[in-house]
Amino acid sequence: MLTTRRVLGASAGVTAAVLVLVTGWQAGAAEEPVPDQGLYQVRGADTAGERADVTRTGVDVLGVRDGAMEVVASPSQASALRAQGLSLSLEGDWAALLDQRGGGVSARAADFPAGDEGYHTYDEMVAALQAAASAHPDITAVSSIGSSYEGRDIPVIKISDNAATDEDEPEVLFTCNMHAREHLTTEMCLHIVDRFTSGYGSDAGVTGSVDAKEIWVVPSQNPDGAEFDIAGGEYAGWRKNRQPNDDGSVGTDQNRNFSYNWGCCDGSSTSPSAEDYRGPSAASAPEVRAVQDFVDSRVVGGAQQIKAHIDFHTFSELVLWPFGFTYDTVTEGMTQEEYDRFRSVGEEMAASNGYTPDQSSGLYITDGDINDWMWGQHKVLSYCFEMYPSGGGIDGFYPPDEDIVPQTTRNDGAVDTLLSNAT
Ligand code: 0X9
Ligand code: CA
Ligand code: CA
Ligand code: CA
Ligand code: ZN
Repeated sequence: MLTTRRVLGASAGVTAAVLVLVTGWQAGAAEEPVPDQGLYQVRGADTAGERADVTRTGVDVLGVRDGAMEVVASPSQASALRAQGLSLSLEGDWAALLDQRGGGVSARAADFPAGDEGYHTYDEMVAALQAAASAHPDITAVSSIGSSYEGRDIPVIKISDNAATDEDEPEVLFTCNMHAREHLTTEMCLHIVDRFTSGYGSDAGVTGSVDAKEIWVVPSQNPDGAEFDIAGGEYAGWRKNRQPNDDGSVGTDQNRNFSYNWGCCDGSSTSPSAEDYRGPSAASAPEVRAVQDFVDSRVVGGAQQIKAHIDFHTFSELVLWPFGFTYDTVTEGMTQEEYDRFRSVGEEMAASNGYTPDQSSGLYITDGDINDWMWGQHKVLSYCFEMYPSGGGIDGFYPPDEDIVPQTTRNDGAVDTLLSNAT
């Protein structure tokens, strides 16, 4: 097996090298043809407003680190950014980088690329939930919040003492893998499931939380996209769901499709092929409807039962809180006291995992994101975590599976802090 992998890996490397020669963008080339999709480092977008201008050109923003943005841009988008006075450096051909990243076709169809099998495919994720449930039947209940566009169940596991009963305990929600390629987040949710099930009865903190709260975990909000991202045997770099659009393109950005202030503020695209396409109407994505319907269903006797929430993304190592649609801290739907609570819990979580805390619009403006909806609609203390790494281009979305354990356990303290603030 190792030999086979090495051979496949080597041939992928050769293919990439050939592409480099053909496209000729390596250092020292007399001419530097610009790739159809180039990975660029963008400098000069130092304020959130300037970064919002960058997102408006329609580029795919991968991450932001120390004011430098990493984006995937077409030649015309790159020119537009330079015309805005920004300095761009080409880091590589996105397609070639994706080719290089895959270790070759895995032995099993639809598994992760060779070497990354520690990540869970959709089927493995479902099996992991079922295994946790059968090993700990008293404190778990697995169900589905709905179906994806392609008809996959979107499973949710509830973890609590007397899990079969809806008890009067503060509820907490963890959601992951809304963006297809952010596979490390699926592992984050599965780690939470593992910690709060296998630690029950032996770890006092875990036991206390499971007894006192009702913990809901949705490991993949975008199963179609996640499966598509690995279906070709090498990573596709896919972000959106897999719902077709009228113009023949595919995918809605679920994190621009939620119903609170949807499309309000130039924080999403109306262009179906854009990576931040907001969809034709609020909650047009079935996966978004499933999440919203589930959270709506937790209003019992007129009171929302879910008190706190983290939606995990990658990458940039950030702890973000609402609102994303406005730079204002205090506005309609957010008092000073409420904002101060967001900031203080956010800073406490960031102190424990070493991420950088900020209001989400401090990164760039978005409208229709999940956290604005969770707070705006339901007054849930709702955070977006951008996990490891802090930067890194293509590898930012595809850290090797050896990183799963250190980077998920890194958030144990932050998760505990969120739980203790769910009151
Ligand atoms: O753009 C997003 O949806 C999130 N980043 S990601 O690279 N994972 O796609 C961040 C959303 C946070 N909200 C705001 N920045 N307003
Ligand atoms: Ca590995
Ligand atoms: Ca309970
Ligand atoms: Ca309850
Ligand atoms: Zn994301």
